[in-house]
Amino acid sequence: MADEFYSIRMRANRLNSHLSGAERLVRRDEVEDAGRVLLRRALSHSRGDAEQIILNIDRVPGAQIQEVKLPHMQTMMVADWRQGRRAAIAALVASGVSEWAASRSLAQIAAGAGPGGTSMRGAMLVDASSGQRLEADSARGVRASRMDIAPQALEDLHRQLTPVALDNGHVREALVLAAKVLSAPGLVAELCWSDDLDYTAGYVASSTVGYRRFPHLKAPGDERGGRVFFIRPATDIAELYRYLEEQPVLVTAIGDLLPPDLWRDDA
Ligand code: WAQ
Ligand code: MG
Repeated sequence: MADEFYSIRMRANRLNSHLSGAERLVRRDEVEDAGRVLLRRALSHSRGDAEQIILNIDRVPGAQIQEVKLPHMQTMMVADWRQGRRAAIAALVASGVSEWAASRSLAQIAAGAGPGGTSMRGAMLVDASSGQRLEADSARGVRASRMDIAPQALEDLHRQLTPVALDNGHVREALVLAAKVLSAPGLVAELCWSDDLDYTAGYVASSTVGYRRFPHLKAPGDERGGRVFFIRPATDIAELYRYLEEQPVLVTAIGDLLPPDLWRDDA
């Protein structure tokens, strides 16, 4: 891409703990508007008022930006979070994660994978075979950053998600994050569910299953959530951190939306 882009990253803190964060990767003429929207978001979080808001704006030469496509998306209908978690483990195993690594990591998110049973700010990094945790800091984890969706692809995504009532920020942002994560070196699969009290949905993403969402991966009212990036054994961790945290990635095309499927425990 020829143009200059700007990476805009917002983080809101409260009593030294993280409150909310979001980011954009936009052309120069969109910087002011995008910054304003991020500030509004920092000032209106459901969990309370921010005490500190950090807004970083860095120029990114267009030539550095890697373009990716969104994964195909499908909802797997599950009756409750217990069934959802069984279905998520099956999707991870189908993606090449060992059953042990899948169930152990899922239990860690469920218990709060950060210190003292808290949610982490970023993701766990887990060896897809052994289940061993590899992130350098178990409170922070690894953060996927510097990714966004280009205006035309966003328009396509709104049009795709609106008829199925999925055109919300959780879904759109998770799709973009998953697209970047799946493009990272050594990545096998991602597991995620929200830390927002009443947002119970989550997903498994991989090249095998695409973005497979499960309406229930936790009980409503549970504030624990998290992410796991499963990686091939012997992946270069330093290079993976660099890619996830620093490589600018722009989604320029959406994937297919497949009809929902119904999970059966015995299938
Ligand atoms: N990089 C790595 N991990 C992150 C990042 C990031 N940029 N942002 C959040 N996390 C981790 C962190 O541990 C959070 O506690 C956890 O993920 C959940 O973050 O299809 O809303 O922003 O309906 O609460 C998925 C389902 C919603 C969407 C995910 O995640 C759908 C969601 P949240
Ligand atoms: Mg959240």
